[in-house]
Amino acid sequence: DNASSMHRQLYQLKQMMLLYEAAMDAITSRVEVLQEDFRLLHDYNPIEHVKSRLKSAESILGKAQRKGIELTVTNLMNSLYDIAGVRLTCSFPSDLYTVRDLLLSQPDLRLVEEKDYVSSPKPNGYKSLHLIIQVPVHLSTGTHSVPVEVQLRTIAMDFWASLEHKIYYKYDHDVPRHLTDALKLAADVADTLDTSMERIHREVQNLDQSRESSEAPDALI
Ligand code: 0O2
Repeated sequence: DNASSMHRQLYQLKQMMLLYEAAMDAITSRVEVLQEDFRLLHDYNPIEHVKSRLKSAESILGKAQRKGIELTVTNLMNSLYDIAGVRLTCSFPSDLYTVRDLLLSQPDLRLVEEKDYVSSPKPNGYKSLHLIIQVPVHLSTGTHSVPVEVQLRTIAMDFWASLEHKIYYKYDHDVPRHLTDALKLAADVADTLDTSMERIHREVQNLDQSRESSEAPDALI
């Protein structure tokens, strides 16, 4: 009857949110382990910040309606990949790929989609590396593969994207031309900053390495 069908739907919805939360926490926790490991092993850490968010019920419903997705839990899980999101901010552009490769080398994580807006930025200047990673979540009733959207950005790309996002919503998706032009220019400046910072970082790292090798004890052989 109606009441039991509503009860079942509510249960499914709660279970869905539990799955997404668990998958998101799993990614966050693995990234935190990598961060700790980098702190122990190396003198610098490629992951600056980790932020995660679950899409609100309102935005899930809004997006499902916009995309014409019928509102069932199975449909939502198969069609919306950004219900759980983790954003990783790194210092330098090459770190994005280092962290990507480290995550994807974990045998139970599966890459289902990748959009590289770093090598191919969006026309507005947006840059980030987007991965949809499927994470196994074990419930009492069995194991589910749950997609999590992982966005990797440098600090400069994140600074730009946060401001652009605010402006985009402030103008209700219709940003005046002079602001889109200014944002595009700012994106180019952020890009130049990223390139310069990476070059400086590399030079210092190479210097450290050559010092270490010249100071290394050579009497063991
Ligand atoms: P929010 O509020 O961050 O969650 P789809 O996800 O299928 O609707 P698409 O184009 O396939 O759309 O996804 P894509 O390109 O991977 O982008 C999804 C997310 O990336 C967005 O989520 C933003 O977080 C970010 N993003 C993409 N393009 C831009 C951009 O031009 N500017 C900024 N600031 N962020 C961008 P949401 O749901 O739009 O927003």
